[in-house]
Amino acid sequence: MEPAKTVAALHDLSGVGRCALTVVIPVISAMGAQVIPAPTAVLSAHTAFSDFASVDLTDYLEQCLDKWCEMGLSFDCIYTGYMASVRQEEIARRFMARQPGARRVVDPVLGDDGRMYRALPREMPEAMRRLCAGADVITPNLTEAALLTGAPLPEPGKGAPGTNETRARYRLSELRALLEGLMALGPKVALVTGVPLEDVHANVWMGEDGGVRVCEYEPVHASYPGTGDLFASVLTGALTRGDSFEEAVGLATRFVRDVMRRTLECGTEPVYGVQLEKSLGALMRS
Ligand code: PXL
Repeated sequence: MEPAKTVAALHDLSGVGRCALTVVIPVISAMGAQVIPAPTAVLSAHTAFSDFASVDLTDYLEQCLDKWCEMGLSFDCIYTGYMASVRQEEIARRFMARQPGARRVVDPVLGDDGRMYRALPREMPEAMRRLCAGADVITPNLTEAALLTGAPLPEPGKGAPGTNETRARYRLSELRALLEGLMALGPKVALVTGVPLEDVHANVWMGEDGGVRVCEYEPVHASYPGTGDLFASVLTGALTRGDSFEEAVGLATRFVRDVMRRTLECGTEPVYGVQLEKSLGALMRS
């Protein structure tokens, strides 16, 4: 047996409402890699709840990543998500520079449904642009792609996953321009999640060859926080175990859709997130 690959995960730990580390750790572990978490913040519940306790862990993050480097650790992958301060982005970037052999997956967690997350500092999109510059893969949703490139934000209420009857649809030419704007930041691959096209929904991406690639799916008529974290975690788990990029996108797309469909059947309140636990087995390979 080969030793497990390692993924350094720089995300927050939110207790209630599955997202960030409570999604990253089970998903990537089920896919056979070891997650080594560096929490960026701890929250009693994610920020879509009306009230929550939170502690910013910027100083801790810096110490933690320094210690890992002093220990001589080298990671197969560095996977970043929600950052609570601009300084965290600088700390993450410095860590990446000291880990030249690691694949860098940057999920630029900034907002959804046409709005920036209210707990984030206003300068966060600017900081995320710098982190995206050194990434192998970035995985923004449409709101984040707009915040990163300066494109118009999707209209709130029209961009929520699953509300496809009402939301504005993107033409392939608009999408190409958006992906080119993201590629201009400097990543090797830019992937935008949850895009309503003229006749299908898709996760779309562009690599260094400049071609637009599309992974279509049938939308589920619901919206749950944390599905972006779920998508990026399955993608990271698949890439870390050696799947091709196309295979990884296909698996992440199918898995997120299946989990959303099963959650909708359960009828739980959307803010608590998707029913991940009973679906994890599908990610395991014998
Ligand atoms: O799922 C993205 C996310 C991550 N972390 C925190 C959040 C959110 C979305 O609301 O609040 C703390």
